[in-house]
Amino acid sequence: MNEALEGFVPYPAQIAQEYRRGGYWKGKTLNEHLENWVARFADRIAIVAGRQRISYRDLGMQVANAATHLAALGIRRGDRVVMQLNNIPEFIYVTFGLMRIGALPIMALPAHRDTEIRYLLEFSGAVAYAAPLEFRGFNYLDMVRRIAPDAPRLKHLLIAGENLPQDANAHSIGAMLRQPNPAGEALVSERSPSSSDVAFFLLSGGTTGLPKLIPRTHDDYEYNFDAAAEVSGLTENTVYLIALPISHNFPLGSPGVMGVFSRGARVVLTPSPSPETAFPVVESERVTMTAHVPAVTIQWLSSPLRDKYNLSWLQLLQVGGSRLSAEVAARVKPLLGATVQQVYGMAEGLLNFTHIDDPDEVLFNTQGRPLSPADEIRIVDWSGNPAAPGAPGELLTRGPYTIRGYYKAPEHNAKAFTEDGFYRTGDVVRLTESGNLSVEGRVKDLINRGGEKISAEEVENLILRHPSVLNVAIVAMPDPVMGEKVCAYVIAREQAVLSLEELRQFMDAAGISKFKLPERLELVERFPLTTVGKISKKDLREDIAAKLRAEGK
Ligand code: AMP
Ligand code: DBH
Repeated sequence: MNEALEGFVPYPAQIAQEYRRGGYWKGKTLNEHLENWVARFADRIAIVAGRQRISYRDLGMQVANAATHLAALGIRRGDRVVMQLNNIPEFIYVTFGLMRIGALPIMALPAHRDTEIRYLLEFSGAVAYAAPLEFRGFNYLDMVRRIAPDAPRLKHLLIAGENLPQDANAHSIGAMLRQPNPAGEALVSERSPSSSDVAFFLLSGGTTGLPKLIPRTHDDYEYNFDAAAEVSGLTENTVYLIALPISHNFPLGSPGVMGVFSRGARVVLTPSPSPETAFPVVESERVTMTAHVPAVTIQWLSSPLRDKYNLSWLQLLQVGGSRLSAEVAARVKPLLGATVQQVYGMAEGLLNFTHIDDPDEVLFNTQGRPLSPADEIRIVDWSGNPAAPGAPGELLTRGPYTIRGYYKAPEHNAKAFTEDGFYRTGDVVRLTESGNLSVEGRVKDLINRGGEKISAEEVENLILRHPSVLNVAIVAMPDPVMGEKVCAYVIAREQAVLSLEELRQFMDAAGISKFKLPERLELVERFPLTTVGKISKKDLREDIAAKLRAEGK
């Protein structure tokens, strides 16, 4: 089918063969792997969601049932389906059900709204859309009905929730799963995909522009979560809390829910990573491991609820998505009792991990090293030549689970990939002496102050050392003379007062070039976040530009 899925850039045949020979690609679809896990771990609990406890056997049955219903609706191999289900078991049933018949879930996030979902439906030509009826006070059925006129191929709405309003095209996922559908059974096996086919699409979480579609194959993704499970020491006794949105690559497959299933371990679903929601579940379900973005780690560390719950079950805290400061990393073990594991990953593929037995120096100060011996990395300078050893440069990568192109994006692909198939990450990294990567910033997360380039991360790391500062984000603010200047958005610690002058003196005393000092301080209570919970610098830049305009500057 690869050839038939127009707009997919396959791995070159010879390289694919090497990945197979090397044992990275096992030649089985994700559903074949699932059947294997269901048979091996039948009576073990796979999923906990509120009061529901679902065994591997039940998981297998729900997925088989979902596949027959989806096939009977007329969903076929190669059809695209926009998935916006939140952290509920139905996400897992529908995802595996769709993959079983070769249909391709597109992993949207619950935070996406009309603009993104309209674009995804239209761009992909999706025939179906899956979402909860309501989540966090937002009605997804109303939204998709607003959009439907712009998505002519959209036929089926798969909705999780009871008492759906009457709608000929809206199907209750719950009602579907409560009964078998013999009419679909014969269709299921006809539609089986093969392991080199695309299994689903992840979205690039770029903080600018609309998301791009990232096609992941059965072969490459299985290797991705299997190897990630290994490096995070996952065993059948792991209890893994899914606190981030489940459709994101980190909790989905790094090792995430799929890695957990591959070991016969247990996932616990929660609707939110907030201490109020997550801490009681960590205690009652004896959660041993979870995945965070740094903002969530900071929230957990500073929560007064920490003393109210027994969090001592936690052994491993994976943190990734944006740069974790060394100061915060160092507080994880003393305050939460868990080892911190930095994960520097991307939905496009390459994953880097610190290893559990690394010295603190590596655990706190680096973002780890590539997961696979077959990952190839290059660090290049502005002209594309190899950077001097230890010097920062853009990271390029290629390997057995890194895509060769975004879906249906030939023009962008020509820029985002080298001719020999390396993905240009856009990240500025440095290879440390210990052989780990340190993420220094984005190629574009630089503030250009009259020609002086300022790394936002560098300034942020210094500001984080100030005792009054809980969290900080540095963005460029427009300036008629310099082009851009540094603006610091700061969340202060409780009751702390901080002035721009005081902050500048502190930084100056620490010994940093004057031009890097912030020229404006905005104290805020929280940061605007992207759909997966990263600080949205795009929103902050817009905020400061609007403020300056309002002030007539
Ligand atoms: P996405 O497009 O959402 O898959 O985001 C991937 C990008 O997030 C990477 O290219 C990095 O810029 C950033 N990122 C992910 N993990 C880390 C990390 N541990 N430290 C710093 N940046 C990270
Ligand atoms: O930011 C990311 O996209 C990311 C971070 C950590 C990711 O995709 C992952 C781990 O798998």
